[in-house]
Amino acid sequence: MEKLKKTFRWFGPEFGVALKDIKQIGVEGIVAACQNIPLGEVWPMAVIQTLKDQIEAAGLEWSVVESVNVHTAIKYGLPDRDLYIENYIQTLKNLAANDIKTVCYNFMQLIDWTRTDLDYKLDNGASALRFNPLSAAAFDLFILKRKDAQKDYDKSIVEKASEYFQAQSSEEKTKLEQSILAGMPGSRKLIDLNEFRINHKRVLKISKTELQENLAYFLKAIIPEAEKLGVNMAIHPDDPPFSVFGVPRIVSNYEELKFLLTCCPSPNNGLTFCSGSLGASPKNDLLKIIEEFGDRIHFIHLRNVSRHADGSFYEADHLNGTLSMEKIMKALVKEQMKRHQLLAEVRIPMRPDHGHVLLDDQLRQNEFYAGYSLVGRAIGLAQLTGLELGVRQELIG
Ligand code: DNO
Repeated sequence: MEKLKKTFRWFGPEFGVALKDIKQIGVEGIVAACQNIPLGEVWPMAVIQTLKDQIEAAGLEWSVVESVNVHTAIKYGLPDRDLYIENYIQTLKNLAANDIKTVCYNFMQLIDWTRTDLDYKLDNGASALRFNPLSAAAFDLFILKRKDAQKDYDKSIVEKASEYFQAQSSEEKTKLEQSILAGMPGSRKLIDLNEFRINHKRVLKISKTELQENLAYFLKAIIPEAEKLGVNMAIHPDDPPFSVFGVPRIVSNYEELKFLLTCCPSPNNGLTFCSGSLGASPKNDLLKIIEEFGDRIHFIHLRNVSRHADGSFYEADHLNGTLSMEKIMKALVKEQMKRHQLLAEVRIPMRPDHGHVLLDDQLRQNEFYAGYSLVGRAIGLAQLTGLELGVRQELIG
């Protein structure tokens, strides 16, 4: 069977979605991580095994790790980075010993994805995640109060952001701050604003080139080990794929992907193709990215976005939005078929990325992490599965 492998993200037993429910919606593999190990420490074999056993007891397989996060010493290029790289390699060894060989990670600074509204009401009554550049600018200028931030924005944006911010009630201002500082998947803890400020100042001193060099340094150290272990590394793109709060992006477009793939040319140095992250910028040609880097795609996140003229976007349902999910799916299925002919059995793991909050999700919204509802993602998976079958049929003729 050569279809994409249907996977679903699960954040562990404390998370509001149970494995037995995930099993019912036709999922084959779980995307999980050892959530409770502090950043930078080795994931102990026993912890990995326990999680794996839980997943298997539910009749599922642990297909992908998302994410083994990269320590800031590595991202910032600090003197102790080699120690954290050693730990990272040991974690990969422990995962490989348990036959878990696809690892997603990212090289984003400060926060994982950035959104300005985690509960954006859609016309049909469901809610979605949204990014509004004006709200982000207001946060930057008037909450974070970044030094010289004004220089990064057009005068008209500063004026509009100021008007917008003044019109907000204090509850709305708090909600904006909390939405941005909640940008860590798998946690309900908000990032502390002061801590954010301190790290932010530090990051702003590092240039884009330095960040890219730090990524290349990391890859050159870990990829030879990943090759030996048969582990496929799959970097997740920066989300959104443009600079926020003055912080440079290094995994957000064709050129940056090309840089990271060529600085360490190995099939084990690959990508998580995330349609929603890359697709939030009109400058990204997603089909070109799939065509050119297809053989390095080890993991797929599918999600649509609805982009607007003011630069804002919200996470649209999986098949309807600005992106043509039909074309994206076709390009991915073609890649997978090609690979299947060259190699033996190849099933690229695919998961529906974030889902809307709707139906029963609305009764238990507080049990989920933002973006990771049950019904919303289940519908996404069903739609994508149907789309894949149709596309495949059309390609076979
Ligand atoms: C999913 C997002 C991100 C992603 C990490 C990967 O696409 O929710 O949180 O999982 O950035 O490291």
